[in-house]
Amino acid sequence: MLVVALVGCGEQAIEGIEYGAENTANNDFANNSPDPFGVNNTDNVDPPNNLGTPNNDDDSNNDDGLLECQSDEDCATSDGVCVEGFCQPPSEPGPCHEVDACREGNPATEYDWGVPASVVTSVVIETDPNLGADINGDGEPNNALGNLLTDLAALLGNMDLNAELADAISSGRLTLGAAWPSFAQQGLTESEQAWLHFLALEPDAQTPGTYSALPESFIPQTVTPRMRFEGAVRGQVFESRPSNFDLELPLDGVTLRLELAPAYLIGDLSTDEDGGISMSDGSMVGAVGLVSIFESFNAYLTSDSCACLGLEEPMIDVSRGFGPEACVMAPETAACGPEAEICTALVAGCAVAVPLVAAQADVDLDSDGRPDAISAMLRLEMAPALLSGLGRP
Ligand SMILES: [Ca+2]
Ligand SMILES: [Ca+2]
Repeated sequence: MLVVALVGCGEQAIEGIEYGAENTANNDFANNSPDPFGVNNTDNVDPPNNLGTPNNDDDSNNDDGLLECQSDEDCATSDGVCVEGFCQPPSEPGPCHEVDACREGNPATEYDWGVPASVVTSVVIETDPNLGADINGDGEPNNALGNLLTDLAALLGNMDLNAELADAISSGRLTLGAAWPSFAQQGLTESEQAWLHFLALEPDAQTPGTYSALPESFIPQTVTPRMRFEGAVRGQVFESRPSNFDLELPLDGVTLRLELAPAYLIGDLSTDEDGGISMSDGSMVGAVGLVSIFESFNAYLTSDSCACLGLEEPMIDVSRGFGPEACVMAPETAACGPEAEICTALVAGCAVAVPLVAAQADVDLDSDGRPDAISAMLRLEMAPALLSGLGRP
């Protein structure tokens, strides 16, 4: 596996941790993100549906209690619009609704693909629980995910997420890029207002070092990427304000999501002769919601990797609680061979695993007095890259 990022334990990274310690006392951490569970997250915006469109089958609309109309004026009392003779509810808000600094448009033609860019060359989950940001303000670093992975490895056996991450990156299954629009004019400069756009990339077959971005990087029908970090560049260090980081890790037959919300990024930037940007000693610190961790378990158990279980419904339902009662299915494991060791272990160990995971929660995102998220630290490295435009749909 790649261990490049482990080099990143130098002084700069430590400064980054202290930055977290000074600025992210527990309540601030939660409060800085007005929407910790992602209801309004830029990375989670569904395209608007067309609830406002009429059904055109016949004139049975009267049965739905819709007012007949000649024009929109006839529908003023209900704020509706006149569609084919009946008042319909007002149309759904556009894709930029409730997303800050969002701009509608076609990214293929309207996004600035010439801005300085990077490609992520390494993502490593920091497993040392003594390294991380102090996000609950007690003066000690928080990295409960590191503890959790150690515990889970003991329970489940052969599981190495960092090896999976390294393999996904080296094989090209996970190609994450960054565009730096605020460096478009003058290159890498100090600024109190810098932007980083994370983009899902695929390499151009003809031109090494050049990538196109996948359309799902953007909020639909906008030139606004789903994952954006705003921050400051001081010296050559980028420090973000809270945002959301949503990493999709494609494994065999399943995509695991590692979603840090809120997330803070800090890293050392440098520039190459082509203006591309690299980041070293990058660390992304934040919290992973318990619910999203159990969603990943369920996704894995119902994926092809665990096909031997024949499981089609979620095995874990934490709406029942974070104890053994959350294990609502007990699938047969007799058909599972050694290659499905983790599937078997998760089924056999469910009643232990659920409370084990929940016990690691150390961040209270919704400020109800009960921890509901697990602090985490990812180490990131980026190399300079060029963007060629929007790739395959
Ligand atoms: Ca702490
Ligand atoms: Ca809580």
